[in-house]
Amino acid sequence: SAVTDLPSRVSEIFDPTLWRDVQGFDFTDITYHRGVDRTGEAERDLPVVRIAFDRPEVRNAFRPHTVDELYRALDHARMTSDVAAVILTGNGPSPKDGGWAFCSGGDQRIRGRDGYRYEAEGADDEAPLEQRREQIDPARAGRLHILEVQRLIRTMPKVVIAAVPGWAAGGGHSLNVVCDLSIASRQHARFMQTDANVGSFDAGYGSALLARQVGDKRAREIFFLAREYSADDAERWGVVNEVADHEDLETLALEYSRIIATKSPQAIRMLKFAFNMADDGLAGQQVFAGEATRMAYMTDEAVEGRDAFLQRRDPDWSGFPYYY
Ligand code: S0N
Repeated sequence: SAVTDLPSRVSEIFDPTLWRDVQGFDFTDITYHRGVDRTGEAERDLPVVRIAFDRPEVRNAFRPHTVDELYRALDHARMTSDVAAVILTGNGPSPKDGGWAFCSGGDQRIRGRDGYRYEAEGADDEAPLEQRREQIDPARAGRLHILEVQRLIRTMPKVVIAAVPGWAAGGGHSLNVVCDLSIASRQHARFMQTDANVGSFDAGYGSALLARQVGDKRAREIFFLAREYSADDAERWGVVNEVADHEDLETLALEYSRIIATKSPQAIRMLKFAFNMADDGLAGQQVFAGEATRMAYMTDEAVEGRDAFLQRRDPDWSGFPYYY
């Protein structure tokens, strides 16, 4: 078929023939694509999206604006009913030195106490700190809303697959940990939990789930020593599911998505929420229970309860057994 309007090649290992731009967004720090099958008579959307950090010159570090965009794209994917899987990755390589990254965590130039520069649209970057503080909405200052992104990944009823083409460091290391599945480039993926080097600490999912994945001692080693480890180490330790040759990374991520899309959507989301429930406590129970309630609403028994109320009569539960 005639292939028109291919998206730009956003990354060296991105195949534009397999994707289209998702319309309606004007992202600067990430890219957002929908999978497309162009082999038939007509183009057909595939049930997968690709969301990628697009700041390769800083190893895909995120500034607050990046996190805002990431949240919006993930939330859009969450609500797109024919999307089964989300691939989260990083574009590359860096035009400066050819280095690859998934994500190197928070942009250290703008974080924390004096991290006001990029927060205020139109703010004077060169103004004294006190003046810059006055330029910014306090509700947007010093935000660590990457944690909101972590929670969204956890609670969205889709499988989120990290495709790690290069460095996963600091908050980027934690994002990989939080994703449901991970694959990594044999040649370029590197992992390092640098939080303690820079006075930062992911004391939530980034450490607790890591300990679940690799064991307690290894997780402490990864955080306390902050040593670099390879894709093969990551696979051996359980931080990633599979290692792929660099040029095959995105193909493998698509293959995972394709397989997931052959499964029952309900089964997949109930399984995801069940896997999360023990670690997520009551919040995890609530997510699982919300799905259970939604399914229960579709039963004759729940319909009888609703109808009895609306018809101002006592419900008749006689047709509904206490044991199945
Ligand atoms: C990833 C590393 C190991 C890669 O090393 P490599 O390959 O030697 O490359 P470099 O030469 O170091 O880097 C290339 C260019 O990219 C810049 N850069 C890299 N990472 C960052 C970053 N995180 N922030 C800003 N710039 C970054 C380099 O400066 C270099 O630029 P040029 O070419 O101009 O010199 C290595 O780069 C590394 O260790 N990076 C830092 C990793 C790190 O410590 N990340 C932060 C860890 N903490 C968090 O992520 C927590 C979240 C967080 O910080 C936060 C987020 C939002 C809001 C607030 C916060 C907060 O904590 O307050």
